[in-house]
Amino acid sequence: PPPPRQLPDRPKRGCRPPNGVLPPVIPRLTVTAEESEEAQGSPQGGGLRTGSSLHLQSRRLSNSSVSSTGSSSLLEDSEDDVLSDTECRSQGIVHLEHGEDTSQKKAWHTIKTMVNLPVISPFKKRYSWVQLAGHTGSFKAADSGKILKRFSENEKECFERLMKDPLRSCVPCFHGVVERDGESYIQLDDLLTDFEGPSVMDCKMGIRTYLEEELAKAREKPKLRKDMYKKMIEVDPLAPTAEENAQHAVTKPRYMQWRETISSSANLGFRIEGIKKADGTCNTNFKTTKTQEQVLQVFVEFIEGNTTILKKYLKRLQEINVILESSDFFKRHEVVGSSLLFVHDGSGNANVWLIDFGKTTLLPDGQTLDHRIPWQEGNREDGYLLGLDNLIGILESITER
Ligand code: I3P
Repeated sequence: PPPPRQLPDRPKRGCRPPNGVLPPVIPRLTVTAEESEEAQGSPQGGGLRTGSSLHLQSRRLSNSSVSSTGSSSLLEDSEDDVLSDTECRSQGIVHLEHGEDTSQKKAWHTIKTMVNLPVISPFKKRYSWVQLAGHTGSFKAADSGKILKRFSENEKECFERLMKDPLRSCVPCFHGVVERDGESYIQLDDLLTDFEGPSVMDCKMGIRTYLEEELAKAREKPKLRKDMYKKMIEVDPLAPTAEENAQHAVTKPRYMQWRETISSSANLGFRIEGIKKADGTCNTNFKTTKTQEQVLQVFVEFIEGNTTILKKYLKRLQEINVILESSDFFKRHEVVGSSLLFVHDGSGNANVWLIDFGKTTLLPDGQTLDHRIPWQEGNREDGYLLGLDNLIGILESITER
């Protein structure tokens, strides 16, 4: 194994946020050999999961079926390990297969964001799907102008509350829960309907991408993730600690925390997860896009010098900022793992929406968040507005170039 290297308690920052707010000190979460042995004997089932119950079910079945004792193993493999090749998440540059009706090939497509891409065909509207962000979500094509997202009780409740909030104008419209082939889905507006050959960017918001609840559960019952260890050493072989190298595994919060510090989440309060361009190419290779300047360059390339689009994005982000500040929903939720979806096309049409509320959590009665003050465990702050301030600052600085 590669030599161990201790991560600093506080991440080094490639740049300082424009408003000078420092990211919080993130408590380290590593599992020592002792904890690991203890945990090996503990039953599986700790980590909080939302929106991916089917995949998790297959993962657990797969784990227990290979266990000689019949008891479930502590070591978790990711969904990726139980998915077929066609279900693997995209990495780096991916060229979509034009003209192929993928819905004929398989019913499920792995995608986190609401990106329903009409594939070029003059006579028949065909759809392909592209994964831009995060772990495997599940979408299904629906009636024209709508998409179906695999049911999550938490996300459904968020959408129900969002439909009664000023933020309604910033999220896909929610059309209730529907059943298809014995499964439940939430029905949402397809955000790409009004675009011709859209370019799409997914930015995951917040300085933190895991819930406090996940952290607490990982402490109580540490579960080791070999897949996350693998993903970690692919990017930085020196990142794991000696214990983690010995175990060939890390806990999820440890991985998520590391992911935040190598990308711009920890220092800027958001990170670019993926981009799909109008020519059909996708890029999800932004794990180490960290500094303001690096993020700015990605945006410059994304908008391809179109100042009309840039100004529309900026105006919309400022509008979203005002709405967020007035939103009761926003005040009363820990917004973690949610993204801003940027969409534009060659005609100059451009818009931004808030998407993905699977991990957005209602606070106890009476508690509200500022969304800008640093996170300390227990205060549940997510740094969402810090990220939005930085995003706006970056787009403004492009207009000034
Ligand atoms: C994934 C990413 C997702 C997370 C997923 C990670 O890492 O952080 O947000 O899902 O956890 O594997 P990466 O982008 O580096 O591939 P959640 O946000 O839903 O927890 P998972 O493997 O447990 O699904």
